[in-house]
Amino acid sequence: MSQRPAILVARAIFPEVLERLRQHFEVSDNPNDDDWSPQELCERLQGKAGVLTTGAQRIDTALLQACPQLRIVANMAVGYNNFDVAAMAAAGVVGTNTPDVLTETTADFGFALLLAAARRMAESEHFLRAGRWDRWAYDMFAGQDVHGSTLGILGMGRIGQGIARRGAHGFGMRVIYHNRSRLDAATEAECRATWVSKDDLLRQADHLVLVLPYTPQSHHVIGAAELALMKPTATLVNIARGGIVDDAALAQALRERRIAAAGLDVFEGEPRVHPDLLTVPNVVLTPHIASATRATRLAMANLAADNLIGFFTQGRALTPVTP
Ligand code: 8YV
Repeated sequence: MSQRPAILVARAIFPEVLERLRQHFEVSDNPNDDDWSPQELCERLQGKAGVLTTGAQRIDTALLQACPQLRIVANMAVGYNNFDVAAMAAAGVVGTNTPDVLTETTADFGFALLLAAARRMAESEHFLRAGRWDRWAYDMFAGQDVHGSTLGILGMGRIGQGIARRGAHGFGMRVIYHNRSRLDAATEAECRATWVSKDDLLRQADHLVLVLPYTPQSHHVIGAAELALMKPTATLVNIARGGIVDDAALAQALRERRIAAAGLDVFEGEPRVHPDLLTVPNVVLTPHIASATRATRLAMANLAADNLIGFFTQGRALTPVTP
């Protein structure tokens, strides 16, 4: 006798989370962590009422029409630009994400990339590993100071605020930000952050961190024109989404030293990386790991599971993003 809802877990996840799900559902999973095509995902979703996804599975009209039994998609990510939210709402399919549990871990990583880029850590490590270090030099890998500088943040949600607090309270930085809506006065005071226009942010920041969601409006929001406004000594960090930065324009700006350095965790079309970025030395590149601590990834997987369990057992998802 099986009245339990059937769900699909689209990528390999922690065995203990799969075990929790198996207590409530008939679970199909992906133990080899195969990268299913949209068509294969659709085939595997037949007859499934729920699915646990990562940011890599696109949920759009074609998939929703082909999977009429689907009722909930639980993303193991705070970002959900893989969802067509309007199509999901129209189809009556609930979408959920994993906010809060990754905020501090991701803000830590944003700061790590900022420090690594500004202080030229990757570039100098490659130099050392290549056996090229034979003496001290007064200007060897001289970078830019982080303490006491101006930290710019584009997109001031939870992760942006975490970065602001680290900069203001830990590194004595002046913090400026740009966001569609201003923070309330109490949060601005706590983050010691001042709202400025986007152009002022680009012109004034010594280090600029991007933490905004990817939407059609934020596509290439940092391109050649925006990079041209930045200081030649500036650092750019992207821990948000690929596609927010025009990677070709950034590679060119880095090569021509129109900005000093960049730290990138996300790329347009990842896991492919624009070939020009691979050949410029003054960029630190990481494979989308800002939330990757064991504790945080486990919390994300558990929250995605809790959304599925809450939806099917109590009729209520914990952290929905669809209306
Ligand atoms: C995820 C992320 O690891 O939460 C997000 O939005 O970008 C990362 O934390 C990635 O999206 C896989 O789901």
